[in-house]
Amino acid sequence: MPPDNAPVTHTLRGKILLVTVDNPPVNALGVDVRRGLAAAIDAADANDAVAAVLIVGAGRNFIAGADIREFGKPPQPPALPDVCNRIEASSKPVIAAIHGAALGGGLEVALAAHYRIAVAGAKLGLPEVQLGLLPGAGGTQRTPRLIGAQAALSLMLSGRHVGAQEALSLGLVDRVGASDDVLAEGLAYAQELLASRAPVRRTRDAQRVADRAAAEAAIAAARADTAKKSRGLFSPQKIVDCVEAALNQPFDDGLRFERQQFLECLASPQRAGLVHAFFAEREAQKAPETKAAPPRDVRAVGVVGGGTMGAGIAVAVLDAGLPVTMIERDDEALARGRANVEKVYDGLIAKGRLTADAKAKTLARFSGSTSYDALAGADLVIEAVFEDLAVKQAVFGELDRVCQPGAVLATNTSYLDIDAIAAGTARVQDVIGLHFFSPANIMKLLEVVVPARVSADVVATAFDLAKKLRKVPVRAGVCDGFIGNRLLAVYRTAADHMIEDGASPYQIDKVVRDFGFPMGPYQVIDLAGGDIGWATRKRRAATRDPNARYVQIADRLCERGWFGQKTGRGFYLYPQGARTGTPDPEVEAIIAAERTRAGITPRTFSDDEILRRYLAAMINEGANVVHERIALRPLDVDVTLLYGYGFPRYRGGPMHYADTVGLANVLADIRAFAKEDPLFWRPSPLLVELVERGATFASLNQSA
Ligand code: 3H9
Repeated sequence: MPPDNAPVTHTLRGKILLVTVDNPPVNALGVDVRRGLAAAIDAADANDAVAAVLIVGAGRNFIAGADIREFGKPPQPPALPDVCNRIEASSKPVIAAIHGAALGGGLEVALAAHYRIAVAGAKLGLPEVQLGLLPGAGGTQRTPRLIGAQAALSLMLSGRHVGAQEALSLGLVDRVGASDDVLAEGLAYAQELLASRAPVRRTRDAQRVADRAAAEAAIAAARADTAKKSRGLFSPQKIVDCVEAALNQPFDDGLRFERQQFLECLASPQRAGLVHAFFAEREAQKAPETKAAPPRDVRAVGVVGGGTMGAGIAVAVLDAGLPVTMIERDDEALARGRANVEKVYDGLIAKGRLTADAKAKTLARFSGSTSYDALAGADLVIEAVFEDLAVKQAVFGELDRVCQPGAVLATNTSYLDIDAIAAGTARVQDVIGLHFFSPANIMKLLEVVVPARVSADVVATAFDLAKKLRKVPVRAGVCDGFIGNRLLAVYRTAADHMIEDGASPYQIDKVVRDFGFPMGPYQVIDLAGGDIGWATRKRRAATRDPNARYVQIADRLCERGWFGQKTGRGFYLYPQGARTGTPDPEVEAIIAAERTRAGITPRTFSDDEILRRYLAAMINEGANVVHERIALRPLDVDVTLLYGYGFPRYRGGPMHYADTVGLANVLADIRAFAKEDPLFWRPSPLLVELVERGATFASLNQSA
């Protein structure tokens, strides 16, 4: 018998061997669980008193998958595919009773069982693709045999979770329990199977496909689709290959093929990047203040400002089920704010993703006022007005006047000094930054900007709110641009320098896209509107270091009113409202004229040099924000760039990527670039220190 504290225990319930996986927090399939499961099946086979085996998970989940923390470490037997085969080979019927997550290897364990029951709240899925992997414990072979190639491909390529009812209709499970008591339902189902003398029923022997032609068509379609959409990821193609093997090869050959493909994925930097992103995202949520204090209760939220940002924030809060009161300066502005909110829901209705009834129900929680007094009952207010310190200070003066004691007062500023905003109130301890990204109801990132005198429970409240809004929060300190925009300013400047020196914006955009960003920096400017950056540059002109290199190309475009998509041209041309731009020879002529004006003889840039300069600028500034404690750890920089700036997830974020390139190489690049422009290319002291110690950014990720 396994010891009581073993992660897998088994006890006899009548003729049923009840096998419980109890490996908090999510019953991941670490080595002891794998050993325990295999031993339990051996025990069942060896014991005449056992007629069937029931596998359940303790706690909130069945099994959430392989233990991701083991990836990249030396493998320890038994391997999960062998454990699944052992389960399937059992001479006695094995039943999996599923509640909570049955994901990845967890679902594969269930598929290797002979019968499956799920209860309400179960989520089943094969999300390996999101970690750069494929279902590698027989999942690619058993799933198509059970539910057909098309449904299997859809599950594995999307990584989506399905609920109990959908799992039933797909054929992933045999039954949905009448109650949510998974143990009682599982035992009853097992009894019933025994009573009806249900035989062992192995998925490997399931009819391979009902309709071979349909399966072949599904495979061909998935192959074409992943080639188009997988943007540099290679595990999706391998998933398709494995399903093809399931169709054409005997089960054991298919398993061998799957194993080979899985190991290739496991060894890839893509897997390492995606697993880093998985843990970084979770780690970022554990800001020190969240451990120091419980969050305040937030039941009603105010939003000041009904522009694009304010309306997006209001929608994000409404979608989390909270009531919102919007404040605008007059009736007309308020009507516009309300219309901005409604527009988001109308868009969803038009796409068939929302009913008019659901919109009405949500908007019943929305109210507006032109008087700050309407915020008297708010527990948290988010200010999203014009980006001007005096304007914001005036708003906070009003909030200070009307809000109840203990209300959290947040500003959505993207670069202003939040300490200065707070200082104008008599409650600095309640003032915090909540920097949303546009469109605020969609973008996942939320920078929680922590001013010097805010109290810990206000920070904890911000993180708690982020969870309710389904955002990914990152803790940032106060500085110009916080984490994200501060890096952005620097790597965009590096790109501007390259343009003036001879690269074209179109080449830079292509290189950046080829690296995996959805768009290049000049496409982003055209999308967001060139006037926004122009206004900022003009505001900052007086305080700019006169010795710093300043490229005027973007100003020349803005002076012509070329602000990007919304004006039909920017860095690109957008004829007839086109959404994708085409290169503009006139822009190239303007750039040429600017080079001449600046006395620069253009040179050519290789794609490789462009990428190295762009990323070195990003990494170096990332190191600076960590050095200055604006970001607590390199992983906070990674999460910011992944969720707010389109950094390709499979590369893990700029700091993780820097580790894979080697920090000494990054520093050597920066030193080489510094020969032409020592002011711009100043190596971050942290980068220098890490290289001297032979350490990595990852080594700093533990200490928050
Ligand atoms: C796989 O299975 C490969 C196989 O096909 C083949 C093998 C041969 N391992 O998300 P939460 C931790 S690939 C280790 O905050 P929730 C997580 O880090 C795997 N740890 O909770 C966190 O730790 P901490 C396929 C894991 O309730 C804690 O659990 N499976 C794992 O919001 C709580 O997590 C997946 O990709 C893991 N597999 O969501 C599923 N999973 O407290 C990945 C979680 O120290 N997991 N942790 O920060 C999830 O999607 C969510 O965690 C889940 C719970 C939905 C389960």
